[in-house]
Amino acid sequence: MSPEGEGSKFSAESYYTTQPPPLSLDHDVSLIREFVSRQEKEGRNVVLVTSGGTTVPLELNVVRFLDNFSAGTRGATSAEYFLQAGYAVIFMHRQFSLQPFSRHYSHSTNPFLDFLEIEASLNGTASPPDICVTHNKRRHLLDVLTAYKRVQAAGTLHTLTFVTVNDYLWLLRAVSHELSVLRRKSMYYLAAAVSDFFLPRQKMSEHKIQSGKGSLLIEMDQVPKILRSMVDEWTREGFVVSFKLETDGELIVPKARAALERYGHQVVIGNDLNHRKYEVVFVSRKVGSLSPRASSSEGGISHNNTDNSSFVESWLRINPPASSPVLGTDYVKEIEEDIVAELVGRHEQWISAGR
Ligand code: PAZ
Repeated sequence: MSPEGEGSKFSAESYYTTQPPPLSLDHDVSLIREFVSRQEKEGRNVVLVTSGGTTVPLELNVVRFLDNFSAGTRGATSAEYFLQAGYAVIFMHRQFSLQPFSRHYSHSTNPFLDFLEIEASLNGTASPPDICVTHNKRRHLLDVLTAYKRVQAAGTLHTLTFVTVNDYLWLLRAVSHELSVLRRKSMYYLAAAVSDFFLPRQKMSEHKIQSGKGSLLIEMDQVPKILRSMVDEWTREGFVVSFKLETDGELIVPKARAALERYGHQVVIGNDLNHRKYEVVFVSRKVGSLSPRASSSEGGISHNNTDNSSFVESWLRINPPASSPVLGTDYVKEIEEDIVAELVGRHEQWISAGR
């Protein structure tokens, strides 16, 4: 049942007063507080990267749930580029989805064990066989390992996990509050694929739904649009970047514009499910066209504004991998490298504009 009665919608406020927080929330928040305060002392910008899909449980003792396609590639890859750019990163990801650094070896197309060889023991010695890294994989592994160790030593990566859409919503609010002390030095990069629908606790069956009645009809509620509260109440002057995924390319720009209009944040990055690794569009307000919150500046990539709306679109494209690897190396261009470079530039301008 919806909080204000049958058929009514959850607002952000009614959501948080009726749906229970995850058990680990207080613990997670205390670790985040420590992390943010250390980064603040060390003068770093901090970005919250959300990544991966959310589940929607159908029962309290969960046997079944709805899920979505997201593997967390966008978030994990972007987190690495933010770290490389000197940011501290709070990586809030779906449990078991891809993570920065280990992502290079988690995928079934690049299995970790294929990088290792067994070195036979030398003739006549009783020493057991040893392992070593396959020769032509060493350079890449060394690069990944070096970056990973550097980040570990600097203490600039903090990871948090969620599973359900409820975990996600509670964590997002709590982390945003903690991060808001950094004001303009904080960025929110919302790449997770969050369910638009959920089953409120009050509507859930306690035990496994029985199949005896034949077909199953479940009416879900809409997940509240929390971006408005995030922009107006939780994040103060943080630089907020949301993503918009569509499967009909024609809808991307209009829906991204509508989101900016409605929530008043800085950037929407639009992507098409089937082209998301090679093409994205940045949608933002034109210079001089103020958001409800403050003015934002434009970045340096090619702009496309074919009408006289108050928005500007900047398309970012790379070649699909078959044509882009540099011969003789493992280097494959990733679109997140350019997405992050563009955002870092825009964020710098955002910070300067607030001085
Ligand atoms: O996780 P992934 O790399 O496979 O996909 C990334 C993505 C498409 C989920 C992300 O770029 C995105 O668009 N997230 C927001 C989705 C949405 O709520 O519209």
